[in-house]
Amino acid sequence: MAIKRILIANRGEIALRVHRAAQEMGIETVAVHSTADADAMHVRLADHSVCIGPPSATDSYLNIAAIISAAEISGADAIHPGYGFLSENARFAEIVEAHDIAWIGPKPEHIRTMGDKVEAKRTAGALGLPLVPGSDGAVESAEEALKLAEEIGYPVLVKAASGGGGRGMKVVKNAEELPSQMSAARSEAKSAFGDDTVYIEKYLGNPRHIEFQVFGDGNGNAIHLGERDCSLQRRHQKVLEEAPSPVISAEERERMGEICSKAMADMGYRGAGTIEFLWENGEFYFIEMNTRLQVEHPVTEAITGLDLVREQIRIAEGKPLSVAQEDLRFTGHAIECRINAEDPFTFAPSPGEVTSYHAAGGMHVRVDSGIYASYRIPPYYDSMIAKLIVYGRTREGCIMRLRRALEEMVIEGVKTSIPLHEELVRQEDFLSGDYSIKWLEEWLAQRDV
Ligand code: MV4
Repeated sequence: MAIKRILIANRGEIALRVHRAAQEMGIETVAVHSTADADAMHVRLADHSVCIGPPSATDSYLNIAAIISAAEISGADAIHPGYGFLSENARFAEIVEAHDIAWIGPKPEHIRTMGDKVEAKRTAGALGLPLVPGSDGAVESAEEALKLAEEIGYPVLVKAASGGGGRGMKVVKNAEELPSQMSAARSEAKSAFGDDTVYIEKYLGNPRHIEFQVFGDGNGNAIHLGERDCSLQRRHQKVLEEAPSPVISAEERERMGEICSKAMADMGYRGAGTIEFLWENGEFYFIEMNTRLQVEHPVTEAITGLDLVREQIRIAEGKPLSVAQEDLRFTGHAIECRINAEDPFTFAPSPGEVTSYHAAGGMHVRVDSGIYASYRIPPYYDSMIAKLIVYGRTREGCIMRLRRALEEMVIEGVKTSIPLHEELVRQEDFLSGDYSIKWLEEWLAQRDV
């Protein structure tokens, strides 16, 4: 089952990330690209490349027929989807496997289950993960919702089963508001996802977002790689992530990690996964599971020394997990800053030519990026152009090094979020680790007044 040639169904820094792991394993790579990405670094570095369509992602990076054709004509024996695009499309995973191409990802049935938030929650509960109190599955009528909300107590949150990015989500403060907010959530969900199924949860007012990285071999063995704290978000986009979380003790990590890895072992999970929790007053509450490699995976790599993409590829080859839980150590602290081509105050996208570029370097500093001097950032895709990942033995040391590295980074020609990060990493609440999912937006709202 040795993989010889991986088609990377993605672009930007994650395409490079997968390419690098593959090359280090002696595996060839095939880049696919839109016409707007002909000059992209992932195309330059790959052993082979295939143009799969026009700039619009719908016609290129989301074009299943074009990607399968590219795999066939280039002789790829595996596909890595990266994150975003087709990475959590169960139908794509099935089509890949039906073509006898190795899918470097979870079993399609598990992607499908976790993509439906109601199914995901039911599955998580059955596997012993702690849930947010709420409805047992979908809520059909306003009467049913009112009865339930009375039991769990207001405020409650109406959520869309097909939801994502906070769409179709409504906070309800009292019984009066419930019927109208439920209809609002339904119609929002219907137009965004074509599915108006909703469910209800107790609304947690000031939680942290803490997620556990897991890996399964697909045969009942699983490990956890500790947690990441991703509470610093703006409009459901993560801005800065760290591992470990400043609020989780080694005992809590081991206890929750065990619960997560046992759940993954019991379901026969295969590949990389992330189990997302809200954390409030010392308690974890499952919200969702992501069945893909995540943007923030490098902070986990930094504190474990494991190459997560290499691990994904090994699993797709049918190999066992490369490390046992008892051999894993979580050492030191890592922080990732997402660098976007956008205005650091208004957040307006800022595509265009990178006129000069200098990546930060030095001990324990990693920059994952596909940009280079003279590269033109196309306007068609996500604005994230680089990730700066810094490691230190302690959180304090990591933050000092992060400030130094941010100071070294030079990206000219476009606006970037580097100045935002330079300010953020000097905030008292960040230094103390005392922040929740609300903190960043509240800070931004009063930052320049
Ligand atoms: C919640 C919540 C509070 N209470 N669920 C946002 C998107 C989806 N992934 C889950 N989300 C939330 N679910 C309950 N019961 C608050 C959020 C939420 C949030 C969660 C994680 C990170 C940032 C967030 C920003 C706003 C709301």
